[in-house]
Amino acid sequence: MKRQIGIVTLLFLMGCTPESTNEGTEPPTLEETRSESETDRETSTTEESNLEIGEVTAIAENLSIPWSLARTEEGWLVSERGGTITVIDSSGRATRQDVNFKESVFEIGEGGLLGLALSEDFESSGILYAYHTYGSSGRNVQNRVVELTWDGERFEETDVLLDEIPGARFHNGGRLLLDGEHLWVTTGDALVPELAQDESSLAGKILRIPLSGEGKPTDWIYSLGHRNPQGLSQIDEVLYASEHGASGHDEVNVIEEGNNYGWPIIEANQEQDGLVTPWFEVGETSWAPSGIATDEQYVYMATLRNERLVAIDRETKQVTTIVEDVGRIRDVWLEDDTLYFISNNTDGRGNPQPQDDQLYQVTIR
Ligand SMILES: [Ca+2]
Repeated sequence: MKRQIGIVTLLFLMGCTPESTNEGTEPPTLEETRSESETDRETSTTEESNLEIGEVTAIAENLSIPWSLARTEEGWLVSERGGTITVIDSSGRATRQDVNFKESVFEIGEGGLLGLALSEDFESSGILYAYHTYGSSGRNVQNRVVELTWDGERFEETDVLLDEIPGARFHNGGRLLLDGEHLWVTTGDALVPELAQDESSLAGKILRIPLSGEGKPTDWIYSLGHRNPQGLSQIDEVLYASEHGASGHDEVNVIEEGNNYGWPIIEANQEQDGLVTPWFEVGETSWAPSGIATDEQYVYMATLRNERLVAIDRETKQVTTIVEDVGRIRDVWLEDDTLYFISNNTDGRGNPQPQDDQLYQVTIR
């Protein structure tokens, strides 16, 4: 299946919606406190991007609320929110696999099986890492990070890296990124904004977990003041994270050790001593960003509510739309000149096509 796509340079954000929160409907969490001038985002330049965008092609179909995309030698692994991992081979044949977790995946709102990250020797060891929600309804919703092992037939939980990360119906974070001997993890504020500023809580943080397990969980807090970060990518030792704003004003931050990214004291382009204002924010209209990927020139970002895959120029911050006709987009993976991405129309907030959700690819050069 092929879809025509176009290239659109966003000169300014389109009409504002009065109520645009996160991935979809959720309780309001912050009063409008910013001044009018602060809502006027600097518009992007009119330079042409140098992206040469090809046709969008579907690789695999019938994914069930996919969340995270990981490349294997032979194909792909896709986590699915209900707790399964779909294994996709080089021909696009998809096989849904159960995962033998020691705590059941609790699928609630935005929680469930979320991030995946493959070990560097995955092809020989079968080891990967997963982030999932567990517990039960009420106050007992939490998230954990586990090691899984794939033996070619089933995924088995073989270790726990971290558990008791605060969770909730919404704002579970959940993105993983492996970096040598450390695993980066994004956590959400679990609908309790103050926890993002609480250095004794793992909520609303970006964590850097040593695979050795050395230290205690609060030692692993790398940055704080995050609301609901769901995208993480590193290029040239610069770490970028995408984050959902309370109402529009989604952010992309450059993450540095010990920084406080402000939630819920400030958000978007507000400034305060000791708090970091984002590298990029989307303005009034919610994009609901999720997975990101990076190269020398761009941050590529999957967006849910905005239903686009975009490229943000790392120097000019000019935004180029790469894909805009497959619905909600949850995650993106860059390899050479090709972006691979998964739609997210089957989670109850989209308008799924009969083949949804799907893994797609598009060339960009
Ligand atoms: Ca912030």
